[in-house]
Amino acid sequence: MERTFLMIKPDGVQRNLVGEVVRRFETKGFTLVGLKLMKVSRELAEKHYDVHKERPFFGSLVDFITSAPVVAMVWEGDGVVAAARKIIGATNPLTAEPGTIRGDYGVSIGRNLIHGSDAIETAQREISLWFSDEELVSWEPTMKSWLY
Ligand code: RTP
Ligand code: MG
Repeated sequence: MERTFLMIKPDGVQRNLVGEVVRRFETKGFTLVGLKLMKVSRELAEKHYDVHKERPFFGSLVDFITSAPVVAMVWEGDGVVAAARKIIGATNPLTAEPGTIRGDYGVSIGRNLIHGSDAIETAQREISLWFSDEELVSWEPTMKSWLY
């Protein structure tokens, strides 16, 4: 089953949007398979954003991601990688569509609340970078017989 990596950035945590972000993915119908609040090491942040290491914003991006706790998550479902990018919205919150997370809650490209893997291969790389196998739980609903 397809999986994606999402990370609520320090601004999303400090604006008390953790519940709102989780709610959007839960109610959409995707399955949560991993979740942790963590302070990010410089080494992990630099590896995660390795693709941007020559860009002028790389240093400030790593400074920001390591500045305060983030919430790292893995979500599962058919098409979840592309769907999550749609739910998150465009990189710049000022041009992100209303109804997306960034479009509804953000105003700054450097404070755009949440990261989502941009392709299936990227998701696989990011999931193994952020989570160990033991931290990910494959599960299916068992409540059919006791929920009325
Ligand atoms: P992310 O990787 O965080 O999910 O965001 P994204 O795919 O939408 O955007 P990406 O191009 O991968 O950029 C990574 C993060 O770098 C910051 N950024 N700042 N011009 C700028 O100042 C600039 N461009 C990008 C953003 O915080 C972006 O999320
Ligand atoms: Mg990206």
